Amino acid sequence: MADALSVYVAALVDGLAEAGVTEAVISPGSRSTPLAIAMAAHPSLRLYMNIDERSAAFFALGLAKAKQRPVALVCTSGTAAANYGPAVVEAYYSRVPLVVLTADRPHELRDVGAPQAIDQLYLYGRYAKWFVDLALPEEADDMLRYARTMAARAVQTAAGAPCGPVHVNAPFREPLVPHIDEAVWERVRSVSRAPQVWRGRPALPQESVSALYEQLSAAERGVIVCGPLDRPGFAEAVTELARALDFPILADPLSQLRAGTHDKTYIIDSYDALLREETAASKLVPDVVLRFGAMPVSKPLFLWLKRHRAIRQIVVDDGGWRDPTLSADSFVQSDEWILCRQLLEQAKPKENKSAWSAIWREMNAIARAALERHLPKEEWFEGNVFTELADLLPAGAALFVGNSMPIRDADTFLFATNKPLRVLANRGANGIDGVVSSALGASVAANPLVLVIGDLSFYHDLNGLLAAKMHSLSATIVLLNNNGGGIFSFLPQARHKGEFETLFGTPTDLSFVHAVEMYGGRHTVPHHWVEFRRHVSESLSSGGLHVIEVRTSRAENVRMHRLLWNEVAREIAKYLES
Ligand code: TPP
Repeated sequence: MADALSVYVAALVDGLAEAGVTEAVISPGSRSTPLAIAMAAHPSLRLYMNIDERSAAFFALGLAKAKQRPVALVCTSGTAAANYGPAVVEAYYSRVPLVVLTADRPHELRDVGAPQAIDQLYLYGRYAKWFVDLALPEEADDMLRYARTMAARAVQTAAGAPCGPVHVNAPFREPLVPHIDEAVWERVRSVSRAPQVWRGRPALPQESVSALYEQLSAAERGVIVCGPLDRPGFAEAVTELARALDFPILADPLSQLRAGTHDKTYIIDSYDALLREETAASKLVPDVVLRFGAMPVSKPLFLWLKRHRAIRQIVVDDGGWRDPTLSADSFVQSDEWILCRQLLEQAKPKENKSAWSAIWREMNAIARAALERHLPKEEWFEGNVFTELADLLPAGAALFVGNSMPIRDADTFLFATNKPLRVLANRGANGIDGVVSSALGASVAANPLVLVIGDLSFYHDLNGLLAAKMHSLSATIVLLNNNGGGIFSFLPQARHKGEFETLFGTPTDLSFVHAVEMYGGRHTVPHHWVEFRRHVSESLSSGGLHVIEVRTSRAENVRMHRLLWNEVAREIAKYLES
Protein backbone atom coordinates (compact mmCIF):
# COMPACT_ATOMS: atom_id res chain seq x y z
CA MET A 1 0.00 0.00 0.00
CA ALA A 2 1.52 3.34 -1.04
CA ASP A 3 1.99 5.97 1.62
CA ALA A 4 0.03 9.23 1.75
CA LEU A 5 2.92 11.44 0.64
CA SER A 6 3.64 9.39 -2.48
CA VAL A 7 0.11 9.16 -3.81
CA TYR A 8 -0.73 12.74 -2.91
CA VAL A 9 2.25 14.33 -4.71
CA ALA A 10 1.78 11.90 -7.59
CA ALA A 11 -1.84 13.07 -7.95
CA LEU A 12 -0.69 16.69 -7.85
CA VAL A 13 2.09 16.24 -10.40
CA ASP A 14 -0.03 14.06 -12.68
CA GLY A 15 -2.71 16.75 -12.49
CA LEU A 16 -0.23 19.37 -13.74
CA ALA A 17 0.80 17.13 -16.64
CA GLU A 18 -2.77 16.20 -17.47
CA ALA A 19 -3.68 19.88 -17.64
CA GLY A 20 -0.92 20.51 -20.16
CA VAL A 21 2.33 21.22 -18.32
CA THR A 22 5.25 19.58 -20.10
CA GLU A 23 8.22 21.36 -18.47
CA ALA A 24 9.18 22.09 -14.91
CA VAL A 25 12.09 24.21 -13.72
CA ILE A 26 13.32 22.95 -10.37
CA SER A 27 15.76 24.34 -7.83
CA PRO A 28 17.36 22.07 -5.25
CA GLY A 29 16.12 21.85 -1.68
CA SER A 30 14.97 19.45 0.97
CA ARG A 31 11.39 20.52 1.67
CA SER A 32 10.57 20.34 -2.05
CA THR A 33 11.81 16.73 -2.27
CA PRO A 34 8.33 15.20 -2.72
CA LEU A 35 7.58 17.43 -5.70
CA ALA A 36 11.04 17.05 -7.25
CA ILE A 37 11.01 13.26 -7.03
CA ALA A 38 7.45 12.93 -8.29
CA MET A 39 8.22 15.22 -11.23
CA ALA A 40 11.40 13.34 -12.08
CA ALA A 41 9.40 10.09 -12.05
CA HIS A 42 6.62 11.44 -14.25
CA PRO A 43 6.83 10.02 -17.77
CA SER A 44 5.80 13.16 -19.65
CA LEU A 45 7.52 15.97 -17.75
CA ARG A 46 10.82 17.42 -18.82
CA LEU A 47 12.85 18.89 -15.97
CA TYR A 48 15.31 21.75 -15.98
CA MET A 49 17.43 22.02 -12.85
CA ASN A 50 18.37 25.63 -12.16
CA ILE A 51 20.15 26.34 -8.90
CA ASP A 52 19.54 30.05 -8.42
CA GLU A 53 15.79 30.55 -7.93
CA ARG A 54 15.86 34.07 -9.33
CA SER A 55 17.36 32.78 -12.58
CA ALA A 56 15.18 29.65 -12.46
CA ALA A 57 12.01 31.70 -12.42
CA PHE A 58 13.13 33.89 -15.32
CA PHE A 59 14.18 30.77 -17.23
CA ALA A 60 10.67 29.37 -16.75
CA LEU A 61 9.22 32.72 -17.79
CA GLY A 62 11.22 32.73 -21.04
CA LEU A 63 10.25 29.16 -21.77
CA ALA A 64 6.56 29.78 -21.10
CA LYS A 65 6.68 32.98 -23.16
CA ALA A 66 8.21 31.22 -26.16
CA LYS A 67 5.91 28.19 -25.86
CA GLN A 68 2.83 30.19 -24.91
CA ARG A 69 2.05 27.39 -22.48
CA PRO A 70 2.22 27.16 -18.67
CA VAL A 71 5.55 26.04 -17.20
CA ALA A 72 5.88 24.80 -13.60
CA LEU A 73 8.43 26.05 -11.09
CA VAL A 74 9.44 24.21 -7.94
CA CYS A 75 11.53 25.43 -5.02
CA THR A 76 12.06 24.78 -1.36
CA SER A 77 10.75 26.93 1.51
CA GLY A 78 12.18 30.23 2.74
CA THR A 79 13.98 32.89 0.73
CA ALA A 80 14.14 30.45 -2.20
CA ALA A 81 10.49 31.27 -2.80
CA ALA A 82 11.11 35.00 -2.34
CA ASN A 83 13.73 34.85 -5.09
CA TYR A 84 10.98 34.03 -7.58
CA GLY A 85 9.55 37.49 -6.90
CA PRO A 86 10.95 39.52 -9.83
CA ALA A 87 9.97 36.92 -12.43
CA VAL A 88 6.49 36.54 -10.93
CA VAL A 89 6.02 40.30 -11.24
CA GLU A 90 7.25 40.24 -14.84
CA ALA A 91 5.00 37.26 -15.65
CA TYR A 92 2.02 39.10 -14.21
CA TYR A 93 2.55 42.24 -16.27
CA SER A 94 3.61 40.49 -19.45
CA ARG A 95 0.83 37.91 -19.13
CA VAL A 96 2.97 34.79 -19.11
CA PRO A 97 1.45 31.62 -17.60
CA LEU A 98 3.56 30.22 -14.74
CA VAL A 99 2.60 27.66 -12.11
CA VAL A 100 4.76 28.44 -9.08
CA LEU A 101 4.97 25.62 -6.55
CA THR A 102 6.70 26.52 -3.29
CA ALA A 103 7.30 23.81 -0.72
CA ASP A 104 6.52 24.89 2.84
CA ARG A 105 6.77 23.76 6.43
CA PRO A 106 3.62 22.19 7.87
CA HIS A 107 1.37 24.47 9.89
CA GLU A 108 2.82 23.52 13.28
CA LEU A 109 6.25 24.82 12.16
CA ARG A 110 5.05 28.18 10.91
CA ASP A 111 5.69 31.38 12.88
CA VAL A 112 7.43 29.50 15.70
CA GLY A 113 11.06 30.16 14.78
CA ALA A 114 11.55 26.97 12.76
CA PRO A 115 14.51 27.06 10.36
CA GLN A 116 14.02 28.13 6.75
CA ALA A 117 10.42 29.04 7.48
CA ILE A 118 9.03 32.36 6.28
CA ASP A 119 5.45 33.42 5.79
CA GLN A 120 4.76 32.11 2.31
CA LEU A 121 1.02 32.74 2.28
CA TYR A 122 0.17 35.18 -0.49
CA LEU A 123 3.92 35.74 -0.85
CA TYR A 124 3.51 37.30 -4.31
CA GLY A 125 0.59 39.46 -3.28
CA ARG A 126 -1.64 40.48 -6.12
CA TYR A 127 0.96 39.38 -8.68
CA ALA A 128 -0.37 35.84 -8.38
CA LYS A 129 -3.64 35.42 -10.24
CA TRP A 130 -4.59 32.71 -7.78
CA PHE A 131 -3.14 31.38 -4.54
CA VAL A 132 -3.76 28.15 -2.69
CA ASP A 133 -2.19 26.83 0.50
CA LEU A 134 -2.60 23.11 -0.09
CA ALA A 135 -3.72 20.66 2.54
CA LEU A 136 -1.09 18.30 3.93
CA PRO A 137 -0.78 14.97 2.10
CA GLU A 138 -3.43 12.37 2.82
CA GLU A 139 -4.18 9.19 0.97
CA ALA A 140 -7.98 9.19 1.02
CA ASP A 141 -9.50 9.10 -2.46
CA ASP A 142 -11.10 12.49 -1.89
CA MET A 143 -7.73 14.02 -1.09
CA LEU A 144 -6.19 12.60 -4.25
CA ARG A 145 -9.09 14.08 -6.21
CA TYR A 146 -8.45 17.34 -4.38
CA ALA A 147 -4.71 17.41 -5.20
CA ARG A 148 -5.33 16.66 -8.87
CA THR A 149 -8.10 19.23 -9.10
CA MET A 150 -5.95 21.94 -7.47
CA ALA A 151 -3.18 21.19 -9.97
CA ALA A 152 -5.58 21.41 -12.91
CA ARG A 153 -7.12 24.59 -11.54
CA ALA A 154 -3.67 26.17 -11.14
CA VAL A 155 -2.70 25.41 -14.74
CA GLN A 156 -6.02 26.49 -16.19
CA THR A 157 -6.05 29.71 -14.19
CA ALA A 158 -2.53 30.57 -15.33
CA ALA A 159 -3.51 29.91 -18.94
CA GLY A 160 -6.83 31.78 -18.88
CA ALA A 161 -6.87 35.27 -20.41
CA PRO A 162 -5.07 37.34 -19.43
CA CYS A 163 -2.42 34.70 -18.72
CA GLY A 164 -0.27 35.08 -15.62
CA PRO A 165 1.39 33.40 -12.65
CA VAL A 166 -0.40 31.36 -10.00
CA HIS A 167 1.03 30.30 -6.65
CA VAL A 168 0.57 26.86 -5.11
CA ASN A 169 2.06 26.62 -1.63
CA ALA A 170 2.61 23.00 -0.67
CA PRO A 171 3.34 22.10 2.96
CA PHE A 172 5.03 18.79 3.67
CA ARG A 173 5.82 16.99 6.93
CA GLU A 174 8.90 14.78 7.28
CA PRO A 175 9.74 12.16 6.11
CA LEU A 176 9.98 13.88 2.72
CA VAL A 177 11.03 11.13 0.34
CA PRO A 178 8.16 9.63 -1.66
CA HIS A 179 8.27 6.22 -3.31
CA ILE A 180 6.83 6.57 -6.73
CA ASP A 181 6.39 3.48 -8.85
CA GLU A 182 3.94 2.28 -11.47
CA ALA A 183 1.47 1.22 -8.78
CA VAL A 184 1.34 4.80 -7.47
CA TRP A 185 0.49 6.26 -10.89
CA GLU A 186 -2.14 3.55 -11.38
CA ARG A 187 -3.70 4.29 -8.03
CA VAL A 188 -3.93 8.05 -8.58
CA ARG A 189 -5.25 7.62 -12.12
CA SER A 190 -7.87 5.12 -11.01
CA VAL A 191 -9.19 7.57 -8.45
CA SER A 192 -9.70 10.61 -10.64
CA ARG A 193 -9.11 12.54 -13.81
CA ALA A 194 -8.79 16.31 -13.69
CA PRO A 195 -11.89 18.18 -14.80
CA GLN A 196 -11.71 19.24 -18.40
CA VAL A 197 -11.80 22.98 -18.95
CA TRP A 198 -13.47 24.45 -22.03
CA ARG A 199 -12.09 27.88 -22.49
CA GLY A 200 -13.53 30.48 -24.85
CA ARG A 201 -12.04 33.69 -26.06
CA PRO A 202 -13.98 36.90 -25.51
CA ALA A 203 -15.75 38.24 -28.58
CA LEU A 204 -18.15 41.10 -29.26
CA PRO A 205 -21.78 40.49 -30.16
CA GLN A 206 -22.68 41.23 -33.77
CA GLU A 207 -24.37 44.64 -33.03
CA SER A 208 -21.22 45.89 -31.31
CA VAL A 209 -19.04 44.77 -34.20
CA SER A 210 -21.32 46.66 -36.60
CA ALA A 211 -21.25 49.79 -34.45
CA LEU A 212 -17.48 49.65 -34.17
CA TYR A 213 -17.09 49.07 -37.88
CA GLU A 214 -19.30 52.11 -38.54
CA GLN A 215 -17.04 54.28 -36.39
CA LEU A 216 -13.88 53.00 -38.04
CA SER A 217 -15.06 53.16 -41.62
CA ALA A 218 -16.53 56.64 -41.15
CA ALA A 219 -13.11 57.96 -40.17
CA GLU A 220 -11.20 59.80 -42.87
CA ARG A 221 -7.90 59.34 -41.12
CA GLY A 222 -7.40 56.28 -38.99
CA VAL A 223 -4.35 54.49 -37.67
CA ILE A 224 -3.88 51.10 -36.10
CA VAL A 225 -1.29 50.93 -33.31
CA CYS A 226 0.07 47.49 -32.45
CA GLY A 227 2.10 47.08 -29.30
CA PRO A 228 3.65 43.91 -27.85
CA LEU A 229 1.40 41.00 -28.76
CA ASP A 230 2.16 37.42 -29.73
CA ARG A 231 -1.14 36.01 -30.93
CA PRO A 232 -0.95 33.38 -33.68
CA GLY A 233 -2.74 34.52 -36.83
CA PHE A 234 -2.97 38.14 -35.70
CA ALA A 235 -0.40 39.48 -38.21
CA GLU A 236 -2.42 38.23 -41.17
CA ALA A 237 -5.74 39.36 -39.73
CA VAL A 238 -4.71 42.88 -38.73
CA THR A 239 -2.84 43.58 -41.96
CA GLU A 240 -5.92 42.50 -43.91
CA LEU A 241 -8.01 44.81 -41.76
CA ALA A 242 -5.59 47.68 -42.36
CA ARG A 243 -5.95 47.21 -46.09
CA ALA A 244 -9.74 47.09 -45.87
CA LEU A 245 -9.86 50.27 -43.78
CA ASP A 246 -6.91 51.93 -45.52
CA PHE A 247 -5.30 52.59 -42.14
CA PRO A 248 -1.52 52.50 -41.62
CA ILE A 249 -0.27 50.19 -38.83
CA LEU A 250 2.27 51.59 -36.40
CA ALA A 251 3.95 48.31 -35.46
CA ASP A 252 6.09 47.93 -32.34
CA PRO A 253 8.97 45.43 -32.77
CA LEU A 254 7.21 43.10 -30.28
CA SER A 255 3.91 43.17 -32.18
CA GLN A 256 5.32 40.37 -34.40
CA LEU A 257 4.25 42.49 -37.37
CA ARG A 258 7.65 43.78 -38.46
CA ALA A 259 9.01 40.43 -39.62
CA GLY A 260 7.12 37.74 -41.47
CA THR A 261 5.51 36.78 -44.73
CA HIS A 262 2.29 38.72 -44.13
CA ASP A 263 1.47 41.82 -46.17
CA LYS A 264 3.75 44.72 -45.17
CA THR A 265 2.14 47.42 -47.34
CA TYR A 266 0.57 49.20 -44.40
CA ILE A 267 3.32 48.55 -41.84
CA ILE A 268 4.92 51.71 -40.50
CA ASP A 269 8.24 50.85 -38.88
CA SER A 270 9.93 54.24 -38.49
CA TYR A 271 7.25 56.11 -36.58
CA ASP A 272 9.53 56.60 -33.59
CA ALA A 273 11.95 58.70 -35.66
CA LEU A 274 9.09 60.29 -37.64
CA LEU A 275 7.06 61.44 -34.66
CA ARG A 276 10.07 63.19 -33.15
CA GLU A 277 9.66 65.73 -35.93
CA GLU A 278 7.00 68.23 -34.80
CA THR A 279 5.59 69.20 -38.19
CA ALA A 280 5.30 65.59 -39.27
CA ALA A 281 3.73 64.64 -35.94
CA SER A 282 1.02 67.29 -36.36
CA LYS A 283 0.44 66.58 -40.04
CA LEU A 284 -0.12 62.91 -39.31
CA VAL A 285 -2.72 63.30 -36.54
CA PRO A 286 -5.57 60.88 -37.20
CA ASP A 287 -9.20 61.11 -36.16
CA VAL A 288 -9.35 57.57 -34.86
CA VAL A 289 -6.79 55.20 -33.33
CA LEU A 290 -7.40 51.47 -32.97
CA ARG A 291 -4.83 50.09 -30.56
CA PHE A 292 -3.94 46.42 -29.96
CA GLY A 293 -1.57 44.86 -27.42
CA ALA A 294 0.48 46.45 -24.66
CA MET A 295 1.69 50.05 -24.93
CA PRO A 296 4.47 50.29 -27.54
CA VAL A 297 8.00 51.14 -26.40
CA SER A 298 8.26 54.40 -28.39
CA LYS A 299 8.22 57.52 -26.22
CA PRO A 300 7.38 59.89 -29.12
CA LEU A 301 4.37 57.69 -29.91
CA PHE A 302 3.33 57.67 -26.26
CA LEU A 303 3.51 61.48 -26.07
CA TRP A 304 1.71 61.85 -29.39
CA LEU A 305 -1.19 59.65 -28.24
CA LYS A 306 -1.33 61.58 -24.99
CA ARG A 307 -1.28 64.95 -26.70
CA HIS A 308 -4.19 64.00 -28.93
CA ARG A 309 -6.69 62.82 -26.40
CA ALA A 310 -9.46 64.59 -28.25
CA ILE A 311 -9.32 61.98 -31.01
CA ARG A 312 -11.18 58.73 -30.65
CA GLN A 313 -8.78 56.14 -29.25
CA ILE A 314 -10.08 52.59 -29.07
CA VAL A 315 -8.11 50.06 -27.01
CA VAL A 316 -8.59 46.36 -27.76
CA ASP A 317 -7.63 44.06 -24.93
CA ASP A 318 -8.89 40.63 -23.92
CA GLY A 319 -8.47 41.50 -20.24
CA GLY A 320 -6.88 44.23 -18.16
CA TRP A 321 -6.77 47.97 -18.67
CA ARG A 322 -3.69 49.06 -20.58
CA ASP A 323 -4.07 52.75 -21.21
CA PRO A 324 -1.08 54.53 -19.63
CA THR A 325 -1.71 57.71 -21.61
CA LEU A 326 -5.23 57.86 -20.10
CA SER A 327 -6.51 58.64 -23.54
CA ALA A 328 -8.77 55.70 -24.34
CA ASP A 329 -12.14 56.78 -25.58
CA SER A 330 -13.37 53.21 -25.49
CA PHE A 331 -12.22 49.71 -24.63
CA VAL A 332 -13.06 46.64 -26.63
CA GLN A 333 -12.86 43.50 -24.53
CA SER A 334 -12.24 40.97 -27.22
CA ASP A 335 -9.69 38.58 -28.51
CA GLU A 336 -7.61 40.56 -31.01
CA TRP A 337 -7.71 38.02 -33.83
CA ILE A 338 -11.46 37.41 -33.47
CA LEU A 339 -12.16 41.14 -33.55
CA CYS A 340 -10.15 41.61 -36.76
CA ARG A 341 -11.98 38.71 -38.41
CA GLN A 342 -15.37 40.02 -37.28
CA LEU A 343 -14.62 43.51 -38.60
CA LEU A 344 -13.39 42.03 -41.86
CA GLU A 345 -16.69 40.22 -42.30
CA GLN A 346 -18.40 43.61 -42.25
CA ALA A 347 -15.85 45.35 -44.42
CA LYS A 348 -16.77 46.66 -47.83
CA PRO A 349 -13.95 47.62 -50.18
CA LYS A 350 -13.19 51.32 -49.68
CA GLU A 351 -14.24 53.04 -52.89
CA ASN A 352 -12.20 56.19 -52.76
CA LYS A 353 -9.04 55.66 -50.83
CA SER A 354 -7.85 59.03 -49.58
CA ALA A 355 -4.23 60.13 -49.67
CA TRP A 356 -4.04 59.59 -45.91
CA SER A 357 -2.37 56.20 -45.69
CA ALA A 358 -0.22 56.99 -48.73
CA ILE A 359 1.19 60.07 -46.94
CA TRP A 360 2.00 58.00 -43.89
CA ARG A 361 3.71 55.37 -45.97
CA GLU A 362 5.64 57.92 -47.97
CA MET A 363 6.88 59.74 -44.87
CA ASN A 364 7.77 56.43 -43.26
CA ALA A 365 9.80 55.47 -46.32
CA ILE A 366 11.64 58.81 -46.16
CA ALA A 367 12.41 58.39 -42.45
CA ARG A 368 13.57 54.82 -42.92
CA ALA A 369 15.72 55.68 -45.93
CA ALA A 370 17.34 58.53 -43.99
CA LEU A 371 18.14 56.19 -41.12
CA GLU A 372 19.52 53.54 -43.44
CA ARG A 373 21.58 56.02 -45.42
CA HIS A 374 23.21 57.61 -42.40
CA LEU A 375 23.88 54.48 -40.36
CA PRO A 376 27.66 54.23 -39.97
CA LYS A 377 29.25 51.85 -42.41
CA GLU A 378 32.49 51.18 -40.56
CA GLU A 379 32.34 52.44 -36.97
CA TRP A 380 30.67 50.59 -34.16
CA PHE A 381 27.16 51.77 -33.49
CA GLU A 382 24.67 49.83 -31.39
CA GLY A 383 21.86 50.44 -33.88
CA ASN A 384 23.71 48.57 -36.64
CA VAL A 385 23.47 45.37 -34.62
CA PHE A 386 19.79 45.14 -35.49
CA THR A 387 20.17 45.80 -39.20
CA GLU A 388 23.00 43.23 -39.27
CA LEU A 389 21.00 40.62 -37.36
CA ALA A 390 17.93 41.12 -39.54
CA ASP A 391 20.23 40.11 -42.41
CA LEU A 392 22.14 37.35 -40.67
CA LEU A 393 19.42 35.48 -38.81
CA PRO A 394 17.84 32.58 -40.64
CA ALA A 395 14.09 32.58 -41.23
CA GLY A 396 12.28 31.34 -38.14
CA ALA A 397 14.97 32.50 -35.71
CA ALA A 398 14.13 34.22 -32.44
CA LEU A 399 15.55 37.56 -31.41
CA PHE A 400 15.40 38.23 -27.68
CA VAL A 401 15.91 41.89 -26.93
CA GLY A 402 17.17 43.25 -23.61
CA ASN A 403 15.67 46.26 -21.91
CA SER A 404 17.16 49.76 -21.79
CA MET A 405 18.66 50.76 -25.18
CA PRO A 406 18.46 47.39 -27.00
CA ILE A 407 14.65 47.41 -27.15
CA ARG A 408 14.67 51.08 -28.21
CA ASP A 409 17.23 50.38 -30.89
CA ALA A 410 15.18 47.41 -32.07
CA ASP A 411 12.28 49.84 -32.38
CA THR A 412 14.30 52.22 -34.54
CA PHE A 413 16.51 49.86 -36.53
CA LEU A 414 14.66 46.56 -36.87
CA PHE A 415 12.99 47.43 -40.14
CA ALA A 416 10.08 45.52 -41.64
CA THR A 417 11.22 42.39 -43.44
CA ASN A 418 9.61 39.44 -45.13
CA LYS A 419 11.85 37.09 -43.19
CA PRO A 420 9.86 35.49 -40.35
CA LEU A 421 11.53 36.31 -37.02
CA ARG A 422 10.06 36.03 -33.56
CA VAL A 423 10.94 39.06 -31.44
CA LEU A 424 10.74 38.59 -27.68
CA ALA A 425 11.52 40.76 -24.64
CA ASN A 426 10.52 41.22 -21.03
CA ARG A 427 8.36 44.31 -21.35
CA GLY A 428 5.97 43.65 -18.48
CA ALA A 429 8.00 45.54 -15.90
CA ASN A 430 10.94 46.51 -18.14
CA GLY A 431 13.52 45.15 -15.70
CA ILE A 432 17.16 44.72 -16.62
CA ASP A 433 17.15 41.64 -14.35
CA GLY A 434 16.69 38.04 -15.46
CA VAL A 435 17.13 38.77 -19.17
CA VAL A 436 19.86 36.16 -19.77
CA SER A 437 17.78 33.48 -18.04
CA SER A 438 14.61 34.47 -19.87
CA ALA A 439 16.37 34.28 -23.22
CA LEU A 440 17.93 30.90 -22.40
CA GLY A 441 14.54 29.62 -21.28
CA ALA A 442 13.05 30.85 -24.56
CA SER A 443 15.87 29.14 -26.50
CA VAL A 444 14.48 25.77 -25.42
CA ALA A 445 11.39 26.40 -27.52
CA ALA A 446 12.62 28.98 -30.06
CA ASN A 447 15.88 28.24 -31.80
CA PRO A 448 18.19 29.53 -33.14
CA LEU A 449 18.03 32.39 -30.70
CA VAL A 450 20.08 35.55 -30.45
CA LEU A 451 19.92 37.79 -27.39
CA VAL A 452 20.97 41.43 -27.65
CA ILE A 453 21.72 42.83 -24.21
CA GLY A 454 23.51 45.72 -22.49
CA ASP A 455 26.48 45.12 -20.20
CA LEU A 456 24.73 46.05 -16.93
CA SER A 457 21.80 43.83 -17.72
CA PHE A 458 24.18 41.01 -18.67
CA TYR A 459 26.09 41.45 -15.42
CA HIS A 460 22.80 41.44 -13.49
CA ASP A 461 22.02 37.88 -14.57
CA LEU A 462 25.44 36.28 -15.07
CA ASN A 463 24.21 33.42 -12.89
CA GLY A 464 21.68 32.69 -15.60
CA LEU A 465 24.46 31.46 -17.92
CA LEU A 466 24.68 28.24 -15.92
CA ALA A 467 21.48 27.03 -17.55
CA ALA A 468 23.20 27.00 -20.96
CA LYS A 469 25.96 24.78 -19.59
CA MET A 470 23.74 22.46 -17.58
CA HIS A 471 21.20 21.92 -20.32
CA SER A 472 23.50 22.13 -23.36
CA LEU A 473 21.54 25.02 -24.80
CA SER A 474 22.42 26.95 -27.92
CA ALA A 475 22.24 30.71 -27.81
CA THR A 476 24.17 33.61 -29.21
CA ILE A 477 24.42 36.61 -26.93
CA VAL A 478 25.39 39.91 -28.51
CA LEU A 479 26.71 41.85 -25.56
CA LEU A 480 26.64 45.58 -26.19
CA ASN A 481 29.33 46.69 -23.81
CA ASN A 482 29.31 50.45 -23.44
CA ASN A 483 30.67 50.07 -19.91
CA GLY A 484 27.61 51.21 -18.00
CA GLY A 485 24.03 52.31 -18.45
CA GLY A 486 23.96 53.92 -21.87
CA ILE A 487 20.33 54.97 -21.62
CA PHE A 488 21.01 57.54 -18.91
CA SER A 489 23.10 59.62 -21.30
CA PHE A 490 19.84 60.40 -23.15
CA LEU A 491 18.11 61.67 -20.01
CA PRO A 492 18.26 65.08 -18.29
CA GLN A 493 20.41 63.48 -15.55
CA ALA A 494 23.26 63.51 -18.07
CA ARG A 495 23.62 67.25 -17.49
CA HIS A 496 24.69 66.63 -13.87
CA LYS A 497 28.26 66.05 -14.87
CA GLY A 498 29.55 65.85 -11.28
CA GLU A 499 27.62 62.84 -10.06
CA PHE A 500 26.56 61.37 -13.37
CA GLU A 501 29.10 58.58 -13.69
CA THR A 502 28.80 57.51 -10.05
CA LEU A 503 25.01 57.55 -9.91
CA PHE A 504 23.89 56.72 -13.44
CA GLY A 505 26.70 55.87 -15.85
CA THR A 506 28.03 53.24 -13.41
CA PRO A 507 30.94 51.84 -15.40
CA THR A 508 31.98 48.45 -14.03
CA ASP A 509 35.13 47.85 -16.11
CA LEU A 510 34.41 44.14 -16.03
CA SER A 511 36.22 41.67 -18.17
CA PHE A 512 33.39 39.38 -19.21
CA VAL A 513 35.59 36.79 -20.88
CA HIS A 514 36.23 35.09 -17.54
CA ALA A 515 32.57 34.79 -16.67
CA VAL A 516 31.63 33.44 -20.10
CA GLU A 517 34.42 30.88 -20.07
CA MET A 518 33.54 29.84 -16.54
CA TYR A 519 30.19 28.69 -17.92
CA GLY A 520 31.74 26.92 -20.88
CA GLY A 521 30.75 29.60 -23.38
CA ARG A 522 32.82 31.00 -26.22
CA HIS A 523 33.63 34.69 -25.87
CA THR A 524 34.71 36.77 -28.83
CA VAL A 525 35.32 40.45 -29.44
CA PRO A 526 34.95 41.36 -33.11
CA HIS A 527 37.04 44.29 -34.37
CA HIS A 528 34.88 45.25 -37.32
CA TRP A 529 31.50 44.41 -38.83
CA VAL A 530 32.86 41.76 -41.18
CA GLU A 531 34.21 39.93 -38.16
CA PHE A 532 30.94 40.47 -36.29
CA ARG A 533 29.03 38.84 -39.12
CA ARG A 534 31.42 35.91 -39.19
CA HIS A 535 31.15 35.40 -35.44
CA VAL A 536 27.36 35.48 -35.52
CA SER A 537 27.16 33.04 -38.44
CA GLU A 538 29.68 30.68 -36.89
CA SER A 539 27.88 30.75 -33.55
CA LEU A 540 24.58 29.91 -35.21
CA SER A 541 26.01 27.00 -37.13
CA SER A 542 28.14 25.55 -34.33
CA GLY A 543 25.56 25.76 -31.53
CA GLY A 544 26.38 26.10 -27.83
CA LEU A 545 26.74 29.31 -25.86
CA HIS A 546 28.43 32.22 -27.60
CA VAL A 547 28.93 35.71 -26.29
CA ILE A 548 29.93 38.21 -28.94
CA GLU A 549 31.02 41.35 -27.17
CA VAL A 550 30.64 44.55 -29.14
CA ARG A 551 32.51 47.37 -27.44
CA THR A 552 30.85 50.71 -27.92
CA SER A 553 30.99 54.17 -26.40
CA ARG A 554 28.09 55.71 -24.51
CA ALA A 555 28.99 59.25 -25.60
CA GLU A 556 29.35 58.24 -29.25
CA ASN A 557 26.08 56.36 -29.05
CA VAL A 558 24.12 59.46 -28.00
CA ARG A 559 25.85 61.58 -30.63
CA MET A 560 24.99 59.07 -33.37
CA HIS A 561 21.35 58.72 -32.34
CA ARG A 562 20.92 62.49 -32.34
CA LEU A 563 22.61 62.77 -35.70
CA LEU A 564 20.26 60.17 -37.17
CA TRP A 565 17.15 61.81 -35.71
CA ASN A 566 18.33 65.15 -37.14
CA GLU A 567 18.84 63.59 -40.55
CA VAL A 568 15.30 62.19 -40.44
CA ALA A 569 13.95 65.60 -39.41
CA ARG A 570 15.87 67.29 -42.25
CA GLU A 571 14.58 64.86 -44.89
CA ILE A 572 11.04 65.11 -43.60
CA ALA A 573 11.18 68.92 -43.57
CA LYS A 574 12.40 68.83 -47.17
CA TYR A 575 9.48 66.57 -48.12
CA LEU A 576 6.95 68.78 -46.36
CA GLU A 577 8.25 71.91 -48.08
CA SER A 578 8.06 70.33 -51.52
N1 TPP B 1 17.09 47.64 -11.97
C1 TPP B 1 16.24 46.80 -12.64
C2 TPP B 1 16.03 45.43 -12.14
N2 TPP B 1 15.61 47.20 -13.74
C3 TPP B 1 15.77 48.45 -14.20
N3 TPP B 1 15.10 48.79 -15.29
C4 TPP B 1 16.68 49.34 -13.56
C5 TPP B 1 17.30 48.88 -12.43
C6 TPP B 1 16.92 50.76 -14.04
N4 TPP B 1 17.70 50.76 -15.30
C7 TPP B 1 17.08 50.93 -16.48
S1 TPP B 1 18.14 50.90 -17.74
C8 TPP B 1 19.45 50.69 -16.74
C9 TPP B 1 19.06 50.63 -15.41
C10 TPP B 1 19.99 50.43 -14.27
C11 TPP B 1 20.84 50.62 -17.33
C12 TPP B 1 21.01 49.42 -18.18
O1 TPP B 1 22.31 49.35 -18.70
P1 TPP B 1 22.69 48.31 -19.80
O2 TPP B 1 22.02 47.01 -19.54
O3 TPP B 1 24.17 48.28 -19.89
O4 TPP B 1 22.04 48.87 -21.13
P2 TPP B 1 22.28 50.29 -21.88
O5 TPP B 1 21.55 51.32 -21.12
O6 TPP B 1 23.73 50.55 -21.95
O7 TPP B 1 21.66 50.05 -23.22
